[in-house]
Formats: sequence, structure tokens, C-alpha cells
Amino acid sequence: MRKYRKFIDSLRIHVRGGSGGMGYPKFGGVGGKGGDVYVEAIAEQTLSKTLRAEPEKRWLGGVGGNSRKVRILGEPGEDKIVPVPLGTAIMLDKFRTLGETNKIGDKILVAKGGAGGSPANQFNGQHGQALNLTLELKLIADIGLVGFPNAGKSTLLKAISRAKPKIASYPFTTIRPNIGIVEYPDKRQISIADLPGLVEGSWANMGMGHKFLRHVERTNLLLYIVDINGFKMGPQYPHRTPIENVILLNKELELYKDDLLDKPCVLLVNKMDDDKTEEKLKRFLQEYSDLAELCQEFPEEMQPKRLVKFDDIIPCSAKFNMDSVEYIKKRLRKLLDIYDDEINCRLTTTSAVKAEVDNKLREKSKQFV
Ligand SMILES: Nc1nc2c(ncn2[C@@H]2O[C@H](COP(=O)(O)OP(=O)(O)O)[C@@H](O)[C@H]2O)c(=O)[nH]1
Ligand SMILES: [Mg+2]
Repeated sequence: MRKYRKFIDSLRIHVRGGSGGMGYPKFGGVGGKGGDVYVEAIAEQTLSKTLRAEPEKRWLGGVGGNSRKVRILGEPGEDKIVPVPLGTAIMLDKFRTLGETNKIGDKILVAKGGAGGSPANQFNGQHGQALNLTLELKLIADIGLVGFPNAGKSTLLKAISRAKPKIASYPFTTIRPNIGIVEYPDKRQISIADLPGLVEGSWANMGMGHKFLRHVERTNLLLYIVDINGFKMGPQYPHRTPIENVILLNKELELYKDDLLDKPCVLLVNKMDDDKTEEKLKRFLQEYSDLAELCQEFPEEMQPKRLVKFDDIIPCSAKFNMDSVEYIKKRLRKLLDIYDDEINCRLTTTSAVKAEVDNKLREKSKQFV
């Protein structure tokens, strides 16, 4: 029987630092310190592996050794390492983060071991820190693909990259985020994450949308994708035109986290395969130019408070027109390079500002000498 391993992108664990060892009052002996618990990013790690390594989900630091006649300073307890994948956020609760692993080898202290017994604590070893944490995997990709089911996300990812995502003509085919790598002639690689499961009403926690939207947070560019023919979420939903689709995506992202709307973004209008679609595109672009006005016609709860501003709108056919796919590939590279420059520019500015402040402080301190 084939073993089916579920993809885990969040894991609740208990961590506790080791207790300190007992001191030895008679000789003034100090107990060993309890071991600390760390979370560390390990290459090729997954949260499923983390779970398998410790199915009880309890990660405990080693207990410090007691002070003895033969060893007056008790040995320290062993540190415990919780191995996690790259891009894991360590959450105390929904809003408080202890840290995030951004590169392999990043090590974050999550529970301190207790002090060893000494005169300061009547020679009683102290308990280690104990707490419950949630490990949340946030993918790191250059680009995140966002679109409702059937827009053509998987098809595009497959056409543009070396990934082989599963494709089918019904919603929820992709149960895990899929990452494709796009390689350019100069060997530069760009990663694109297909973030499936976004549905109309994700913000109300329908479908798996929000589970996946979390991954969007760590991308540098969002690639929105809509079907030029519009879409229909299900029998009980109205048919949505492509422009309505854009408004709804805008709203879903805004409701999840509205600063997602500030990310650089590009809109792909997919399935441009025949003459009929040319007409539809014309109408779409027309409507897009009056987007703010069009929004007014939506029921209030569906109206975005702020409209997303696309850096580019690209008509394409991910399935049948490889020239359009090539164009997207080139265009994305270009945009990412521009954003990289902008980011570098911003960093230089900040350090220039910092140097200026430092200089002023130095001037000030001279006045006091
Ligand atoms: N005509 C046409 N169909 C497409 C195009 N791109 C994708 N499809 C079809 O649309 C359906 C959904 O595509 P898929 O990539 O699975 O969408 P996803 O749910 O967004 O990942 C599949 O039947 C695809 O073959 C396109 O450019 N033109
Ligand atoms: Mg898909």
C-alpha cells in the first residue's frame, strides 16, 4: 500500500528548557545549567520530518547534572535542537513571532534551560522555560501566483518553469503550494510559487485560501492571473467577468493583509486563444480604466477599500501560445531586476541617512568635551 504523507505547513509543539542540576550546599557546589532549546533551519527539512522526529511534539532540553563530591560543578544539560525548514516562522500566538529562519543554519533560542543550584537559589536547580509554539512554514519565492481556481496557474507554471505541477479542470487540484524554477540564459534563477486554493470568500475562511495566502507574504512580486472568459466559483455563485475577478482578488488580498496590495504586481489575462477573446480583452481594458467607478456597483462588502495598481497587464495563453509565455518570462525578469535595484537604492539611502545622523551625534558629543 502506498503510504500517503500529508503536507504539513504548520506544527504546534511544546518546548521546555532542561532543569538546572542541584547544588551541593556543604561544598558550595553549583549544579549544571539546564540545556536550552533552539529552533534551527536545516537544509532539505520539512515540517513532516520535524513531526516524525518527535511524534509527541515535546522538545525538552537536557537536565543539568547535580553537583557531586567528585564533580563539584555539575555538567550542563544538553541543548536540544528542533530542526525546521527554511522560512519557518516561530509563533507564540497568532500575532507574536519569536523569529523566522531566513537562511540555512539560522538558530533561534526558544526556551532557556534553568539555572543550576547555587547559593543564589538555595542550591535548588531551577526549572527551564516552558512554552507552546506554532511553527509556520512560509515559502520564500520571488514571485507568487494568485488567481481563483481554473485561471491557469498550474498550466502557466508548467509552461514557464521546470516544475511539473498537477493540472486538471476542476478546483482544488493542487493541494500544496508548488514551486517552479525559471532559469535564464545568464543562469539567474527565479522561483515562482503557485498558491492554490484561493476561492471567492477565502477571507471568510472558506476553502484553503488563507492557509496559502500566508505564503504570498514573502514573495517580491505578485502575479495575478484571470481567465478572459471570467469564472464561476460553483453552482451557487454568479458568473464573474474578468474585471469582477480582478476586483474580487483585490478584495481577498486586502482582507487578508492589506499591505499585500503594495507589493509590485503584474496581471496576466489568460486563455487568449481566439478572436472572440480579442473582443473580450478590449472590453476588459476599457473597464479596467474605469475600475474605481465599476467598484461602486459592487455590494459594499465586496468593494476594495484600495485598488491594486498593476505595473503591467499581459494578455497571454499559457496553454497554446508559447511566445506569450516567453514574453512573460522576459518581462518578469526585467521587473524583478528593476525592483532589486530599487531595493538596493533604498538600502543605500537608509545607510546614507544613518551616516548623517551619526555625524550629527558626533558633532553634538564634541560640544560636551
Ligand atoms: N484555452 C485555454 N485553456 C487553458 C489555458 N490555460 C489553462 N487552461 C485550461 O484551464 C484549466 C485549468 O487550468 P489549471 O492550470 O489547472 O488552473 P489552476 O486551477 O489555476 O491551476 C485546464 O483545463 C487547462 O488546460 C489557456 O491559456 N487557454
Ligand atoms: Mg492548479
